[in-house]
Amino acid sequence: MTELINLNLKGDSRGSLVAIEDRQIGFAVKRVYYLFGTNMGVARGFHAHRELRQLAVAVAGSCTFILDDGKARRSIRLDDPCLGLPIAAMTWREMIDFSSDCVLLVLASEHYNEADYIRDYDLFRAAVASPALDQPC
Ligand code: T46
Repeated sequence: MTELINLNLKGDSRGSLVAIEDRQIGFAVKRVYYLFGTNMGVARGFHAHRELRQLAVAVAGSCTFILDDGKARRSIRLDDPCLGLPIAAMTWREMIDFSSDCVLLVLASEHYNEADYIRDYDLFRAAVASPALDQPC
């Protein structure tokens, strides 16, 4: 299962800077998006991606990821802008418990493609069990 990775913090008397390079995260970044202003009690995600790889960083505030590879489920609190959460392909994710100041930055290995999403948990479990039978809509 996924572990958090330490990002490259460059701090000096002026403050902090974090640099993320593709050689550290294992994929070239084709897309960047960020979530902010998430309302209290809202849960997001509830899908997996067939091919997409991502790295999520709570650059401000905090939120919790629930990651499920079809065999085991784990919960990871993101609350440090110096830690990145790699999310492999074929991982079901749910995001909960956003703080009101949370800014969640996500680096993605591919352009946006709705056909890459699996938004039904039973289909996800079936695809994990039998990858050859999985067909994008
Ligand atoms: C993920 C988690 C962490 C786009 O048009 N382009 C984009 O690049 C993205 C990411 C989304 N959208 C559209 C699709 C929906 O109409 O923005 C809307 C909200 O997307 P979604 O409901 O998929 O958002 P989340 O927060 O449930 O999931 C997102 C990413 O979609 C997903 O890949 O891993 O954040």
